[in-house]
Amino acid sequence: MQGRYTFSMIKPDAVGANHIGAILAMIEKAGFTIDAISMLQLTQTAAEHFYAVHAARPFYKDLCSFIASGPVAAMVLEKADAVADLRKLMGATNPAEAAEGTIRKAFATSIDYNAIHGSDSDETAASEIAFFFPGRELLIQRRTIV
Ligand code: 3AN
Repeated sequence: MQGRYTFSMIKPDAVGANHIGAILAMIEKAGFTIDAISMLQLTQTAAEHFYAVHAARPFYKDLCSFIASGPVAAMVLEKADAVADLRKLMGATNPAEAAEGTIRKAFATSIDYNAIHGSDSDETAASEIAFFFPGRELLIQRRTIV
């Protein structure tokens, strides 16, 4: 069974362009519940931890600097099939390939500045939620069990 939760982050480019409200509206309209949301700024160390899976990629350093360059809106989102459905709503990593109606089509300006992050699996979602919202994963488990 696919999980009900995913982690998402509106990136510094979209926050800086005042697109938080418009992006949240798209997320809510698509049927997600915003279970937790927080404005925060990652240190370079936190960014390197968050993107550790990309450490060997040539764009890793720039990616970490970018995500730490300004405030982000970090969220826990709830919906049936949350991970897959958010990635559909986000659109392709490269906005030039993103479909009409997706967040990246509307707000991303390049493959580097692509407006939003979404977890790529239930396992990643669990670890990203635990990283950004310590203790939250316990609440989620409690709610799922009830
Ligand atoms: P997504 O964000 O669509 O899940 P990932 O997880 O493959 O994409 O990549 C994480 C982030 O790394 C992307 N959001 C993007 O900012 C950056 N990225 C991915 N591929 C490239 C690339 N070829 N060149 C530059 N940046 C990239």
